[in-house]
Amino acid sequence: MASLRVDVVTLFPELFEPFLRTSVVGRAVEVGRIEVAVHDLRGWAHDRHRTVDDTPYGGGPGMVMKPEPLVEAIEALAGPRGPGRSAHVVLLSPQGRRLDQAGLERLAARERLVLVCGRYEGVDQRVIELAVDEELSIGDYVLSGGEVPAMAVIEGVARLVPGVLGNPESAGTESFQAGLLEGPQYTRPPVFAGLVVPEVLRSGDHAAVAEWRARRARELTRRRRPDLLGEAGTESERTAPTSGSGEDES
Ligand code: 4GX
Repeated sequence: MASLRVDVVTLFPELFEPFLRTSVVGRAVEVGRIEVAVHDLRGWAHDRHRTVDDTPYGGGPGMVMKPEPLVEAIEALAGPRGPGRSAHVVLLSPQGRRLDQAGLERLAARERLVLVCGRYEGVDQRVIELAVDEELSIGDYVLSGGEVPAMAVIEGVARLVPGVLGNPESAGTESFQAGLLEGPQYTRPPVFAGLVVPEVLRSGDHAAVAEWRARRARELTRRRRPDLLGEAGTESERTAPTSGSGEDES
């Protein structure tokens, strides 16, 4: 049975507790498809005040995470950097390469991950050079720490470990609408606040439903996220206008 071991290094281990007990991630942990251990970085601090940060050389606002506790934590969990290392070490950082579904699939294929959560203005550059294999960002916005990004990684990989979702083969990008946005979804009642569920979805014609969904996915992706379509997305989608929020109409 495929499984994944994740070690998290953080100053706020308690943030992970309800997250790891709940929903898809909680189930994945419960059935042993993914094993997560959360470590308090202060356990690797050297002084009785358990100091993990210091002022930046060159001046400037805020604090920087000291190298000694971080490198010791990472090496304790993954071994020294290099080919014999037992885990792939990821630092969550706005300076990282942007995480996408293909990136999650690469991470989910590993046996062991160490996720390092930075706080303050970031980490001493020597930590990155000596101990980190890869820097990843979850998006171009600024958070206060790497904990929420680490949870995004854990949730994203958990649903890719085989057997975690109800779906046996693929929860990921090889599903039929690979790389497209999902079109609109409906459930009962058939009329709500005067808005009706499209007739085709209630027709029982599975081929027509599949065709309608594929078309709506293409339209939505072309309008809202043309970057996901690459060059193929520059040709026109021939269709009647669709109603929506209108926020992306132009
Ligand atoms: N996607 N942040 C990390 C502190 C920090 C800065 C530099 C390491 C290096 C973020 C993001 C993000 C804020 C988490 C700064 N740690 N991380 N933190 N967006 O904004 O990943």
